Amino acid sequence: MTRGLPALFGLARAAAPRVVVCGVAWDGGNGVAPGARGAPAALRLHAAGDGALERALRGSLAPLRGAVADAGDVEPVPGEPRAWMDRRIEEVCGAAWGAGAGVLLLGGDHSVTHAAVRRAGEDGPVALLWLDAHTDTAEGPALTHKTVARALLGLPGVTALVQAGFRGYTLDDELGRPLAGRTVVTAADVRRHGPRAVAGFLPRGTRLYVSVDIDVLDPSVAPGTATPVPGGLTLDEVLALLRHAADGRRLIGCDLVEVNPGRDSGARTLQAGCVLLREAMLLLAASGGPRAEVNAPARGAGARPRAGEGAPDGVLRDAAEAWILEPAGAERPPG
Ligand SMILES: [Mn+2]
Repeated sequence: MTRGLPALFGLARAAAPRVVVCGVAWDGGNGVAPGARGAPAALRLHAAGDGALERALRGSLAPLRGAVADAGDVEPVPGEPRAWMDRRIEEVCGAAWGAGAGVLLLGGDHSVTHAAVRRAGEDGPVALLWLDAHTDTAEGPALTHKTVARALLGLPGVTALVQAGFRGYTLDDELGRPLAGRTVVTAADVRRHGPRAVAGFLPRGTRLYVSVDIDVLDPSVAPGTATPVPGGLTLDEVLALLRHAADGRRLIGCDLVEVNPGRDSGARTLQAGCVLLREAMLLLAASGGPRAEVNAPARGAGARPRAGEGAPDGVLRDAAEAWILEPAGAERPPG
């Protein structure tokens, strides 16, 4: 394991894995605060700890012994760090998917998701579930944690982007600006309509990649992140979103990004992160496996959920190209 770090949950060396774990020690895409580069190591060490929760998490994953391989951490090298790192992420993901395994990425800032999803799109249609306090769809030439979701929407193979957990009042997030193929569900609407209804916006039968920005959780649950926003989701709500999204879809990849150990308080963020990683690992293992069949996509490329197709009733609004759920009677931000 990288620099003597423990494999995540002690699951290391399966010959024919159903899940491949890979850390990405990179925070060059987060202009707010450095620190997410330390998350893979911190998460690995925390998951190996002696606490009752951590021991219980490891015990519950015993059925996956022999089904998980840990590829260690990708770390940037001097010179062309971003290009080298992205190439390594694509190599790890490509090898895993070629063998029918799922990928669990430990970020890193949110820009690390780009290489994984770009590689996923090369293999065919893939839908994205984006759990985040922000939409990460700011415009700009550089690939950062603020622009990454917009960049992904333009990639071949990316058929849908469902963003859940947005709080609705963050600078540079553009709730009022439509973006083709993208659905935004605020944290308030996740609470109002429930995780099952939100997952209904994802096309069924598709390959699915889920990106979890730890700041989707309320800061009371996960303070250790660069840009916490009050009014976030509970851990139970995020776990339920993962389960409902994976139900009826082929979960090929999942990442946990933007954990900043230096901003944590009493390891609360690492604890919540480990619970999320355990759930993702179980769902990926159930979804993948050597020579597992990839379900044919239910709809063609570019398809997006339509009103009445598994989507919640009532407050669905067609804002030109974007489907946006809004709190009833809420005022929209200007612009
Ligand atoms: Mn993000």
